[in-house]
Amino acid sequence: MVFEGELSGKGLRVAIVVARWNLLITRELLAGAEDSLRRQGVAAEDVDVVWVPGAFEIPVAARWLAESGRYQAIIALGAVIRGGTPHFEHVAGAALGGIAALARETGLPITAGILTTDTSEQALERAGIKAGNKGAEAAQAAVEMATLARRLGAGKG
Ligand code: INI
Repeated sequence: MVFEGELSGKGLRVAIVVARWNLLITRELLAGAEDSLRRQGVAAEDVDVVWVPGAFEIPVAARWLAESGRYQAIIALGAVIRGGTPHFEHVAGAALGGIAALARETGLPITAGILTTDTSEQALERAGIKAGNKGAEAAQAAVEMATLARRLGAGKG
């Protein structure tokens, strides 16, 4: 047997956690994620958006959402830019490490649209201006993983 997810998200309930830091960029990631979910058939009323101050706060909010049992997938969106941040590595590591650990612990698909770049320009390029939109990619991965979980009889549905 071969198992894989599908790119049809009909009936899925999805939460998006998005950081306000670098808002010009993260709101483009959010727009990309919402557009991708819509095109994959996820109903607008089945998508909840939760704003947090910065990428560092994403894992805790994602845990609250995971524990609610309401969602089949969570999408994490943020932009950590080295330029202005001496503690770049810590913020980026905490955000990505935190959601990776949470996904492992809960078995819930939690996908990462968290940009880690040297400059704002590079971040903008990955938020829809030039080199795709990481938010849209994370939304596609979320639907693929949630439907894979369903096919494998894992998760909540
Ligand atoms: N948060 C980000 O999401 N991106 C950043 O680039 C960033 N910088 O540059 O520091 C950032 N810092 C804030 C951090 O995520 C927390 O919100 C803050 O430290 C309060 O806990």
